[in-house]
Amino acid sequence: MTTREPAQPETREALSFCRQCMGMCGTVVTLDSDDHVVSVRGDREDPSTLGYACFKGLNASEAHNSPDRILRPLKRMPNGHLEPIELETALDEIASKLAELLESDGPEAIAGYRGGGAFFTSSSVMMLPAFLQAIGSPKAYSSVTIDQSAKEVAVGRLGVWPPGRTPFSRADVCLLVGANPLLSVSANGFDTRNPTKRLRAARERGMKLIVIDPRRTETAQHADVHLQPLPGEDCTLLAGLLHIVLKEGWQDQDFCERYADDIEALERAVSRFSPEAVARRADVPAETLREAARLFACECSTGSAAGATGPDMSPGGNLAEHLIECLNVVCGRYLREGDEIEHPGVIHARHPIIAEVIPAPRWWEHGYKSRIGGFGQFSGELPTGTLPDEILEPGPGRVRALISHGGNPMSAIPEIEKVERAFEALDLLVAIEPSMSMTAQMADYILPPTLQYERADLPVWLWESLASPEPYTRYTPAVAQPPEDSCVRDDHYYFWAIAKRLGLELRLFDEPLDMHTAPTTDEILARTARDAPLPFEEIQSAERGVLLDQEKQFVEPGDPESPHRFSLVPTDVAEELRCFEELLSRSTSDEDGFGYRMAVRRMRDSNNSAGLELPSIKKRVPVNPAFMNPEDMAMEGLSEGDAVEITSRHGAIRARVTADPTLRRRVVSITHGFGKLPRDKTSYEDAGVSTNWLTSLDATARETINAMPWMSGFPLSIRRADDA
Ligand SMILES: Nc1nc2c(c(=O)[nH]1)N[C@H]1C(S)=C(S)[C@@H](COP(=O)(O)OP(=O)(O)OC[C@H]3O[C@@H](n4cnc5c(=O)[nH]c(N)nc54)[C@H](O)[C@@H]3O)O[C@H]1N2
Ligand SMILES: Nc1nc2c(c(=O)[nH]1)N[C@H]1C(S)=C(S)[C@@H](COP(=O)(O)OP(=O)(O)OC[C@H]3O[C@@H](n4cnc5c(=O)[nH]c(N)nc54)[C@H](O)[C@@H]3O)O[C@H]1N2
Ligand code: SF4
Ligand SMILES: [Mo]
Repeated sequence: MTTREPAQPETREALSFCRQCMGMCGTVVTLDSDDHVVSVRGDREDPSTLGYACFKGLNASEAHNSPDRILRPLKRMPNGHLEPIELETALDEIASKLAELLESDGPEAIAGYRGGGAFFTSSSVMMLPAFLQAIGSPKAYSSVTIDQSAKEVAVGRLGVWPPGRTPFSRADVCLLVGANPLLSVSANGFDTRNPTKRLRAARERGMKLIVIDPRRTETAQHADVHLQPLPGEDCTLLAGLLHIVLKEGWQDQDFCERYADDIEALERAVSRFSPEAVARRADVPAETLREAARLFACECSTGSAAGATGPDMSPGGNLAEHLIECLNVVCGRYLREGDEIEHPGVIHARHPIIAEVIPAPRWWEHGYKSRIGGFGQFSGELPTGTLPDEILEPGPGRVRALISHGGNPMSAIPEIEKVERAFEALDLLVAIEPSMSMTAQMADYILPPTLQYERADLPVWLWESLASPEPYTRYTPAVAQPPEDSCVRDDHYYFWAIAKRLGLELRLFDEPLDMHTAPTTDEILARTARDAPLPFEEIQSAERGVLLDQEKQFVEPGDPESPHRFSLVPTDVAEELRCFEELLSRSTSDEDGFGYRMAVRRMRDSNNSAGLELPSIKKRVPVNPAFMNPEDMAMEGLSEGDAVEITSRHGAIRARVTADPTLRRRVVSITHGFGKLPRDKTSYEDAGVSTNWLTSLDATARETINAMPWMSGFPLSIRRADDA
């Protein structure tokens, strides 16, 4: 059904979609006569992504056919080397080690971590949580809590508005804080299905764009107003915007009266953030700040503010996200009674959506608490910033085994030396992983998965309404075959097979799995889509997906007597607002020669730590350079390509400096995911360097509530490396 006319003799084409990021770009995959991926191109007829595909997506054939791909299960031998092992033997050994640990230490000794590779595999994304639930372990972790969990903290403290923000398609204005969707294809208040095209169309219908980013990014280049603050100053800036809005009376008075009862408290709390005070601190022109406030709150009446990794990874990230959401509340930038809901759910069941505040749920204050710092759970997971201590800290409940599913926690978690120490201390580390990542290099067992075009799938459904503003989904069959002589499985099999050996029953979506016969991928996907408004077979047979917009859904009226309101300034937020400058001064002080600040960033042609060793990616981005403003380079006497030593309060790295005129002064911007294990002495010249030498898991270098370690906005010093 998905087979097209042959492009060349011996090849055929099949329709599918890319699963390396939230973009979910529709693709045409060329396959040879053995069904191996020859090449990939964007599908111009794709109704959702309109032909877009980036360099990483176009190079997917390389990962599939890479000579370095792990194609058979590997086991660490007593001599320290990883050697091939029969799959069923590996599963027996893993299960028996887990059984032993369960017996001696109980379920809390077994932890799991999910990364990007797991989240973008729809048939397997819920298997690790199901597995941990079956053994009774609360030790579930993922990349989410070292990413943008500040958003969960924000709505958890503020209250939830079930209809959501006014969507991008109907926005007069879009305010982005530390987000670069034109490069990252990562959605939040944006339409990332071919983001450049979608932005252009929105601009043509008159949408205004405001960007707050220390860099004149690909996205900021389209902005009507661009504020270029020092990193780590979003709380300052956002408090300043709120101050102007409330002082000028630009708030949505009706919405505020009805749904927010501590607006005066908010006004008082931000009263000291005058445009001049903000301008001084964040180093932006006061007039541009006023212009941004006027455009967002006065000249436009629909469209919302959204933050991404920039604010969420900086000191005060939880407060920054709270203030972003306050801006939306104060200006009433939410769907109201009678408004159409663009994405009422495809995979997620549809429910009536009511215009009424759900009062601050503060999920993390209920239920299980970690023995490390007393942290609570976020969507069923503990903060990843506490995982290394869970492994290292002696006592009952110590984590002794870790299953890493489609992630590279060794690279992703801050304070790389501590993470290495922690992983060395594990009795068992299992990685479901296709490449020799830093985590795989430390693993006791590596179980190799099929890659994207070798497995049937649905687009990322956990965040389906972020990935597509329309109720759209599609199915792809496995279009390619894994390489000959390989022994790879769709990831879910590994969890099922280990659970079966442990005599456990796995439950997926509240229903038990048959523990006698392994489920097929299609069976799991059908169960995943069981609430979809049409039969799974119809989703399967629609070759470019289905748009389920026949049955419109509208926001239903709330109870006029409802006493529930947003909590704009709950006690902890008030306290953070009162003393965040103190916190920032502590964490971002320019004293002691720390004259620069870190800015996280992504690079177009690499994706976190994945695929960096593939020749085409290696050719484009051999290492992660340290980007600096050319005037700062001149001031430091640095020329293009000079080696520099970059020092934070916690560590130092070396990198080659590259001029980036789009970056404001006093900032060093360098991407994460590169480099080698601390024990590996490969030079930064060959493999780049991990920025997690500069970060820390210490309580003084992370957020409260979600233990989010600071990865941006912290102080740095820089000097030429050869006089180090
Ligand atoms: N200092 C610093 N640290 C950071 C960040 C930062 O900006 N600065 N960013 C943070 C963020 S936002 C994130 S999301 C995390 C990244 O956290 P992770 O998701 O843990 O890390 P990735 O590097 O994306 O690793 C993905 C892994 O999945 C593997 N993989 C690829 N395809 C497949 C597949 O089909 N199946 C399976 N099973 N595996 C596959 C890849 O080989 C790779 O090893 O890092 C965080 N850490
Ligand atoms: N090509 C590519 N795409 C990716 C990834 C990748 O590695 N490569 N990673 C994926 C992942 S895991 C994620 S989470 C998403 C992230 O998606 P985004 O959050 O959009 O990531 P970035 O493109 O790095 O944009 C973050 C911006 O924040 C700015 N910034 C840094 N510090 C601050 C600050 O303190 N305040 C403000 N206001 N801005 C600041 C940076 O200059 C940068 O432009 O991208 C995903 N997409
Ligand atoms: S933007 Fe994301 S989904 Fe689209 S081709 Fe690139 S990596 Fe794949
Ligand atoms: Mo991320």
